[in-house]
Amino acid sequence: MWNIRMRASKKYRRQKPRVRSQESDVRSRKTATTGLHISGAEGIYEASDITKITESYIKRALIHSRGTPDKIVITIEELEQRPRHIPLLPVHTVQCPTPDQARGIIMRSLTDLGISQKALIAGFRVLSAERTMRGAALVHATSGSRLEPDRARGIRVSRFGIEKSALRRLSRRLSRDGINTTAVREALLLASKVASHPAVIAEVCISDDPDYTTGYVASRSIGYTRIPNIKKRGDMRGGRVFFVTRKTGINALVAYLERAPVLLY
Ligand code: WAQ
Ligand code: MG
Repeated sequence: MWNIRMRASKKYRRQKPRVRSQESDVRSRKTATTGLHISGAEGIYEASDITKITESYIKRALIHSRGTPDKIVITIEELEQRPRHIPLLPVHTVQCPTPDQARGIIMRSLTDLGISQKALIAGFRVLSAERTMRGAALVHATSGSRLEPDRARGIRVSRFGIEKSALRRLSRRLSRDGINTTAVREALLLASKVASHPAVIAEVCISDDPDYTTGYVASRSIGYTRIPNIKKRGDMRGGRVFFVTRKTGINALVAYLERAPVLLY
């Protein structure tokens, strides 16, 4: 089996030079090499699907609502370990007419899961920041402190895919509800891998695509809960926050999320 990853970005336009502290200078140089995140995608596939999938990823990168990239990186890598098989989270959709109500729904469900007010505030700060991250923030569920090693980049969840028969079943089920889209399928897979780690209590996700206004909260107990109108149309902000404990150590958690191959079913 092969892991195929795509990442598309665009260089930041030069801004007027201004006096900066040394620390922010280091940060801006780093961002300049990373560029503005446009889109990313990833999956685990059989060798025979590599050409087809790579082509579809390139097409997606070239036509994206966040803009036209000037760099597309595709990585095609054979898995070194056998993937673990893990079940998908169940999918629910709640009624939610406005972003204000979405905030209330998120606050209530995360508070019920034992996540502190401090952690919630830290999480919302990430989700409403103007500069979006390429990956997810790790927020400690009680202290609210940020635990990811690179705060500008975040943690990239990688090396997850779905079994072929499970994909057919999932597509049928989602089609019945009129939500069988790449956005939903890929987010459900990612959230299912994330929720499977014992140190993760919950995830909140808001798309950074200006025209995608449905987000979700996810956890082992509440499943994958979709929240329509989580943000206003046209808003370029978004992100992912994983509320976590130190139960297994942060290094083990990050290694699992970024590197351990998982096939969902
Ligand atoms: N690992 C960690 N974080 C990621 C990853 C990844 N592989 N990919 C994206 N992110 C973070 C990053 O900060 C993005 O800015 C943010 O998530 C949003 O990414 O059921 O489209 O790809 O209808 O814009 C949810 C679907 C779609 C809800 C979410 O996210 C539904 C979406 P996007
Ligand atoms: Mg996006």
